Amino acid sequence: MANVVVIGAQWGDEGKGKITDLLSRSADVVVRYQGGVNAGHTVVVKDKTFKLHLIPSGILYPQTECIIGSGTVIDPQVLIEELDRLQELGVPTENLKIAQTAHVTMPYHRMIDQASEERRGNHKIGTTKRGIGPTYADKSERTGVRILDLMDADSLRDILAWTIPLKNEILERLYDLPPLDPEDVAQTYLQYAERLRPHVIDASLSINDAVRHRRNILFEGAQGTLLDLDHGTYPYVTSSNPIAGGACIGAGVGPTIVDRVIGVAKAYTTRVGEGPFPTEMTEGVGTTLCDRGAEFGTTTGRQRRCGWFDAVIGRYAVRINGMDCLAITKLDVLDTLPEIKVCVAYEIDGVRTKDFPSSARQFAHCKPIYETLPGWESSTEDCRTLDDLPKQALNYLKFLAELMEVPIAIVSLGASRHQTIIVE
Ligand code: 2SA
Ligand code: MG
Repeated sequence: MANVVVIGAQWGDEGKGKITDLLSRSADVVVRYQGGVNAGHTVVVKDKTFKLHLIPSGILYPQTECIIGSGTVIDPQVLIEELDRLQELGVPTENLKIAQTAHVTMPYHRMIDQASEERRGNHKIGTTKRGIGPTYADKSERTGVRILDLMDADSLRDILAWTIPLKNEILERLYDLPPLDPEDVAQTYLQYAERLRPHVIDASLSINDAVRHRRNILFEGAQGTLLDLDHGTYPYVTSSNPIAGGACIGAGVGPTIVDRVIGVAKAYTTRVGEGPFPTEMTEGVGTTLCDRGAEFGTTTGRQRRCGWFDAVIGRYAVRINGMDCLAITKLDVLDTLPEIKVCVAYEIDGVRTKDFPSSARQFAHCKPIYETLPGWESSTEDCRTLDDLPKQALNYLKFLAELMEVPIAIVSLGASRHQTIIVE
C-alpha cells in the first residue's frame, strides 16, 4: 500500500472515516495531520458504532500506530473522553501517540469561537464552535499553548500568566463574558496533561523513522478540499489545510515520501455550515438525500445541506490534491431516484466554465449546468463487484470518472465494512 494520503474531495463528511478504516487494515501507521475536534468520523464495526473526533479510526486495529500530528489542534478534554469511551468498549489505546508540537484548544478558544460567530451576524461562518479557528489564530499569532507546554507546569503557567489577561480583555470588553483565572485553567490543564503524558511523542521523528523502515503510512485528512483555508471557499472554510499538501506540513514529512493520494467524494454533495453551494436543493430530492443519507453532523448534529454531485468542484479537488484515484461513497443513497443530475460546468456572468472560480463572488453567483442520467431504482446495498451493479449505476460512476479524469478505485454502498466494492 505504501504511503497514502486520504482527503475529502468536497466539503467534508464524504465518508473518509469508512475509507480510512478500510485502508488502515494494511497501514502500519495512521496520521491525522490537521483539524481538531471539529471533525467527526463514524465507523461501524459489527454492531458497535464509533464516533471519533480526534483519534484516527486506525485505533480499531490493535497493531496500527495512530498519531495525532503536529498540524492538529487538540482539545484535551474531548480527547480524554474519546480515550475513555474506547477503553469502555474494550479497544486498546496504548498505540495512540500525540505530537508534542500540536497546539492545544483552551477554554477561551471555545468561548471566543461561540461569541464571535454570534457577533458576525449574517457574516457568520457556521463553525462547529469547538474553538478551532481561535486555536489556529493563536498559533499564527504565536500566543498558543502547545502539548509540550502542557507537559511542563512552569512553561504552562508562564504562558498563561500573560496570555490569559490578554484573552480576558477580549472576553470582557468585546463579548461581555466572565474573565478566566490563569491558575484555575493551569490546574485543570495540568490534570489533563498527566492523563495524556504517556502518549506524547516527537511525531515527525517517529513518522520519518517509519518511512525509513518502509512501514506503510496512511495520512488521514479531516474536513475537505473546499474547506481548506488557502484553497477552499474562503471565508467559509476551516482554519487548517485539509488538502493533500497539508499532510506534509501537519505530519512533518517531505512531499517525496507520498506515493498516492486518494480522494473521497460522496455520490452527491453535502455541506454543513454557511457559504455558497451551487447544486444545493433545499426541498424535494434534497430532502430525500438528507433522509436516506442520514445527513446530520457527527459533531454538532446539524442537518447537512444536500445537492447533486458537482463535477466542477470534483475536478478542482483532483487538481489541488494531485489526486490519483477516487473513492465514491453512499452510492446506495441514490437507489430510489428515477433520474440523477450531475453538475458538469458553471455559467458565470454568461460564460460557461468547467474550472472552479477562485473569486468568492463569482462562486456565489455561478449557475450550475446539469446533465441528467437515468436512475436505477433498485437496491445496490448488496452489490460486491462492479458487475453486480445495475447498468445505470455503473454508467453513473463512469460518467463521474470521465468528468473528473481520474479512475474510481473504491465504491461504498453503506456504512458497514463489507458494503464496499474494491475496483481491481
Ligand atoms: P470550524 O469549526 O471552524 O472548523 O468550522 C468552519 C467551517 O468548516 C466546517 N466544518 C465541517 N464541515 C463538515 N464536517 C465537519 N465535521 C463534523 C461532521 C461537523 C458537524 O463530521 O459532521 O458535526 O457539524 C466539519 N468541521 C468543520 C464548518 O461547518 C464550517 O463551515
Ligand atoms: Mg464528518
